[in-house]
Amino acid sequence: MKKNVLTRLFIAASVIGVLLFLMTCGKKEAGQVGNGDLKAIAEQRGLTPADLIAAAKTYVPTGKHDEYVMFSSGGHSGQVLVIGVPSMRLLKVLAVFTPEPWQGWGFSKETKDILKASYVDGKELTWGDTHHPALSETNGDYDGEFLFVNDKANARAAVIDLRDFETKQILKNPLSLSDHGGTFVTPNTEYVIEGGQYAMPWTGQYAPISKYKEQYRGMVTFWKFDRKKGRIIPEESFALELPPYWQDIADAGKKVSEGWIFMNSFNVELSTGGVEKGNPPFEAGASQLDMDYLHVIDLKKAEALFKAGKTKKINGFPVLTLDVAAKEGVLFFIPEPKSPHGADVTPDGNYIVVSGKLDPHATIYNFTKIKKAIDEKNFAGKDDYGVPIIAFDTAVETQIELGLGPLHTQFDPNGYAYTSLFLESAVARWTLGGPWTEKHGKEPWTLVDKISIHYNVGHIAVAEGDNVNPDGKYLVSLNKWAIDRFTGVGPLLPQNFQLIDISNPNGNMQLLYDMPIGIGEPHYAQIIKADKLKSWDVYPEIGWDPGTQSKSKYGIQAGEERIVRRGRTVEVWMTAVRSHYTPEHVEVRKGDRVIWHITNIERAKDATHGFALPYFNINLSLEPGETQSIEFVADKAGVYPFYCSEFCSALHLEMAGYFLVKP
Ligand code: RUQ
Ligand code: CUA
Repeated sequence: MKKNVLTRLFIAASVIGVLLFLMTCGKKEAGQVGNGDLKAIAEQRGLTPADLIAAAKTYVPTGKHDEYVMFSSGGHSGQVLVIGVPSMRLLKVLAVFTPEPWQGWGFSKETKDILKASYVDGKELTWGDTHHPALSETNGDYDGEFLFVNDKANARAAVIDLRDFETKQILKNPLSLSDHGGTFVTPNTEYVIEGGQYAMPWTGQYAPISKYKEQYRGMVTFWKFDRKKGRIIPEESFALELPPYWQDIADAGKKVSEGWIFMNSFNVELSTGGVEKGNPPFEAGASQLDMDYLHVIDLKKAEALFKAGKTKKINGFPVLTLDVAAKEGVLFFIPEPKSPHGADVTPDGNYIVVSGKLDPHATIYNFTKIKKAIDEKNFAGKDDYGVPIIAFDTAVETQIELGLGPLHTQFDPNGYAYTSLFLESAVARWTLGGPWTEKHGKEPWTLVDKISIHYNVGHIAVAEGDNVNPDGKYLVSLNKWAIDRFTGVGPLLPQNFQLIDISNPNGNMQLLYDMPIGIGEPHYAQIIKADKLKSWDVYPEIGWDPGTQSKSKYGIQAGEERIVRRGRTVEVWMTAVRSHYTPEHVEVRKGDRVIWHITNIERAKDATHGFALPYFNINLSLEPGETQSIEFVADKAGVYPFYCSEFCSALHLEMAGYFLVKP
């Protein structure tokens, strides 16, 4: 420890020395930036050598790009945050489960339709509880093509296309109103996993709480993803019925464990709460027993049974029922220390790291041992639903004491695992064991370092740290509390993302930077190498519909603009280009139904136009090439000036027109 501090001070001193050398001996420009010199600035601002090193490690000069991109859940906003790493600059906020005016998300007909398809019984939802973004994978490695994310509040799953960073599809889970164990993908993105959380009778059904054991159920849904179409295919998707154990985080197996799914649960007590009736509250009731059950699911077998027609339609959706799953060897349980939370598969696929709030250990399961027990039918018994149980000792490799409240684990290429410690407000670094890490020559399964974070960390994200090929280098700690880290902004504080340098396998971790997140509460994030993302500069053709990623039948070229009346319907085909709309006058009669298509005919990068129409609550974002439509009834006579809501050019203010509604 002491040696490390000395080493760091030495490095710091060397860096300062070099900088001072540049300032004094070099040309003036080398050490002096504008009207300051580094030493004086550091002194004036009270920056230590360690601060200067942290700044040098995170600063991305103007015009330069970040090495990594982080996709983080945007919490209750129902959005996804895109953040550059290591600069921690916010690059974009992706609209997913909720309307977003700047992007016109939920204002055009095309985007409204995507949102509407995810409503329960058509009832509007204006928030989402986004939890776990999942990048698409090829052979277990991020491929940068798609992003998925779930909404815990209403059990929804979304597909985002990373060619244009726009949401393409949102699916409402047909069985449940609660999910948490999603989204996670299988190693070639064949399936997007959405696991439930709070058990309930299937959506739309009623059962009294006294019938909890018989009629409340958990579930995991396997959404079939079609990469060519860029869509989930509901007709090829199915679910697995689970006992009402309150399933939690899941992970897909990889390499040796490919084809298997691992999922925690935290209420095998079947506690039903009711503190007001003298029952134990959930927090106590669901923690009575020492063990919960790790769910081990044979997805390949489940898929084969689904394809063989062994499912039952519930709410019109194929479900592999619990009795079939238990009998056919699809589902197995292994005891896990009570109230587990994270379940993370190691890069080699052979270990599953499980940890939870109430046990200071990480429990490491060995997949080879699990598979052997299943093959040999070495079971310790069955649960009340007939599911075979594998004994804890049969499946466990080891347990490591990490600290208080271990939650989530990520990995690096140096044989280290990193686990967030919620209660301790720290991140632990420890060595993995087994063949994959033997080459690193370190003591296996050993805690080696800890770093304090500020405060109450939930998830952590290491660069590519949950795929088969982790990059390491950076770790972002996604902290729930900020307390004293930022200027006071009232009693609701920002949440704090902290960037940590984990690049030195033989030194300590170093805290580099705090990034306040002004919308809570973000959960998971994934960090991908920026050069894996191949996003479009402009849409491929003029008249593009991002909803279908193909040419819109309403897209037009310059010269094809027109207004056509059919009875009480008026249809408008309009173009937008710097700095005018064509046409500029649109006149209808009160009560007409207006269908209005606008195409941005620009081909220049960043030449986005908006379209704002007062009173009718419309704002669109039209990126170069894009076509979007609006539909409304002109229900009030008057004159409505419409205008471009993006400062697109010197004559942007003149980019306007009149929508006239005759009485
Ligand atoms: S759940 S910390 Cu993924 Cu832990 Cu939100
Ligand atoms: Cu177009 Cu401003």
